[in-house]
This record gives sequence, structure tokens and C-alpha cells, in this order.
Amino acid sequence: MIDARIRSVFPPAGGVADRVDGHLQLLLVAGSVVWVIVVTAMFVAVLRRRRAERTEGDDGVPGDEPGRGHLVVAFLGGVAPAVIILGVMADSVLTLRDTGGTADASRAPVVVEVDGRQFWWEVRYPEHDVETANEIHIPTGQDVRVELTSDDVIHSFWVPQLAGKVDLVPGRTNVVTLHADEPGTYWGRCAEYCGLQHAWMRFVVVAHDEPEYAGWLEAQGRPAESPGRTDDGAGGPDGGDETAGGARPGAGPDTEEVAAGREIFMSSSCVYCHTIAGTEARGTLGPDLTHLASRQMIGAGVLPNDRESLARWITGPQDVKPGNAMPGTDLSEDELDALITYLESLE
Ligand code: HEC
Ligand SMILES: [Cu+2]
Repeated sequence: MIDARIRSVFPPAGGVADRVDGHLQLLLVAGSVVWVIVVTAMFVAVLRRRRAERTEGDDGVPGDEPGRGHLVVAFLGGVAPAVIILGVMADSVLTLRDTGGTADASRAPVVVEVDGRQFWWEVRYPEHDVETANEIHIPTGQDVRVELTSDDVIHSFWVPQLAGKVDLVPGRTNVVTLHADEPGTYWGRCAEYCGLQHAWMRFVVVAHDEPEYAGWLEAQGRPAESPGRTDDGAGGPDGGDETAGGARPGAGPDTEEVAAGREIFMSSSCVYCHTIAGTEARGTLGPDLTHLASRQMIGAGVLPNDRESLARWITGPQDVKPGNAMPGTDLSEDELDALITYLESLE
């Protein structure tokens, strides 16, 4: 499922990536021009030398008018390189100016916080109380300010088609600006070796039209669970037992299997590491699962998000992605089925 474009800066899709691409094209053209001139000059010199040898007079002096050669040397060796190098330098400086800055809050109405974890990406929308993982949704045609932090080691955030690499460094907040001109899915990945599963620390940026983006944000802001819960804290981690698998006033009817799956989730170790908004699951060691079913992939791109992959992941996360922080869980086939049905209900 991993697209080859994950590692390519082509074609750029907006913002910083477009600007860098423009600079790259200029370097390519300028370099080609220099190459053509140098190679042409070389051939001309060789051919003229041959001719000069053939027409050499008795006095042993090549039959060439003196003086003109000096002008050619002065032009090709001095003026042309100076013009080309100054031109390229000017564009470099302008490109740096345009791409080095980061969108401040006034230029970038959308702010996303991304926390690098071994080996996945925690994604938060602080103004909307939305949290997800390995999937960053943005509106098209706008600067999005992404604030990058890390709790463990240095990672690097890279979406080749949208922007340059920016490191996530423990104890600091770095900022990168994303800007997508067109709706689409853009691959990103960790670009700084961060441990065993560095290669499987991938993510996607999904750019939507404004209304679709607003819809996504709104849906993510709702708890996938129990609309009957109280909004502010729902009783804390130890007040939770009553809600586990219990009545969910106002919620649509759950199938028995969903209810059974919820019961299994809430009574397993899952709750220590995962959050499902609206339930007593409040763990923060692993990705927020509130809207797991709305995501395209699991394990930061290692598997697609479907029943079979969920089963593989839950029973053997260390086989799928050795060294990641999730331990395997022993479940009977029925329990696993119910658990997955529950997870798939988390839209
Ligand atoms: C010790 C902490 C821990 C426990 C216990 C745990 N998980 Fe996880 N889980 C994680 C971490 C960390 C990840 C992310 C791993 C990665 O991608 O590197 C994860 C990932 C997942 C994912 C993929 C989410 C995504 O968006 O990529 C699912 C689904 C999941 N866990 C379900 C469960 C279930 C179900 C249980 C209980 C049977 C469980 N986990 C128990 C830590 C834990
Ligand atoms: Cu990393």
C-alpha cells in the first residue's frame, strides 16, 4: 500500500515545496548552460588547434590573430561565471528567505501539534480538542502551522511533496509550514534514524477542500462513544467501571458483539495505553483510538486498517513491528473477533 512517491519530492504540491522546486529548476538550467558552454569551448579549442597545426608557417608560429583569444578567455572565465554564480546566489537567498520563515499564528489560521513517538506520530488540534495518529488532515490553499515536539529521541518530519524536513527535538518546539494547493493524500515519514522501527514511522497528510475539512474536524471532535457521557472528564480513570459495557443512554443500539468487544477492551491492558474519548480508556502511551476506524492504516503505515490486519496487529504487534511499544495480547478467537468489531465501530 505504500506509494513510491513517499520518497519523492516530485511533483511538488504547494507552498515551500513549490519554491524549492523552482530553485532546483534554476540550478538545473544554469548548470546545463554552463556545461554546454564548457563542452563547446573545449571542442572549438581542439578543432582550432588542429587547424592551426596544419596552417603553421615556416616561422613556427601558429597562424592565429593575437588578442581575440584573450577576450574569449576573459568572458568565459570571468564575466559568464560571475553572472551565473551571482544569479544563482540571488535566487538561493530569496528561496531561503521564502522557505525558512515559519507561518505565525496570523498567517496560519490552522495549527496542528505533532509529537514524535517511537515509532508513530501523535497529532493534536489544540483549538478543537481533537487527537489522532499518523494522519494529518489539512484544508487546501492555506498555510498550516505544524508545531513539532518529541518526548523521546530526535525524529524528523518530512512530507516531500509539501515541505522540507524539520527535526523534532526533545525539549524544543520546531515549526514547519504545510501548504497544499490541491486536495489529495501526501505521504510523509520520519527522516532521522530514531530506532529499530524508524523505517515504519510513516504518516499521511490528507488535504481537503474547506467544507470537507470542517466536516472531518467536527466528526473527530465527537466521542465515537456514548453521547450520554458527561463532557468534562467523565469521572476519571477509576470511576470508569460502571460505564464499561454498561448502558449508553442516547447512543444508537449496539450489536451484542460491539458491546462484548468494548467489555474486552475495557477489561484488558489496552486501557493503560490507549484513549477512547467518552470511555474510561485514558492511556497516552499509544495512539488515541477514538476514531480509529476513520484512519487508513495502523502502526504508522505498517498495515492497512482492516479486520485481518487488526487481528495480526493485536495478537502479534512484535511480529509485525518488532521493537514497538505495544505488547501482544492473548485472546480467544471469539474475543478477538468481538474486540475487532468494537474497534471497527469507532468511526
Ligand atoms: C504498553 C502499551 C500498550 C498496550 C497495553 C496496548 N497498546 Fe496498542 N499500541 C501501543 C503503541 C505504542 C502503539 C503504536 C505502535 C507503533 O505504531 O509504533 C499501539 C498501536 C495500536 C493500534 C494501532 C493504532 C494506530 O492508529 O496505528 C491498535 C489498533 C492498538 N494499539 C490496539 C490495542 C489493543 C486492542 C490493546 C489491548 C488488547 C492494546 N492496543 C494494548 C501501546 C499499547
Ligand atoms: Cu522517528
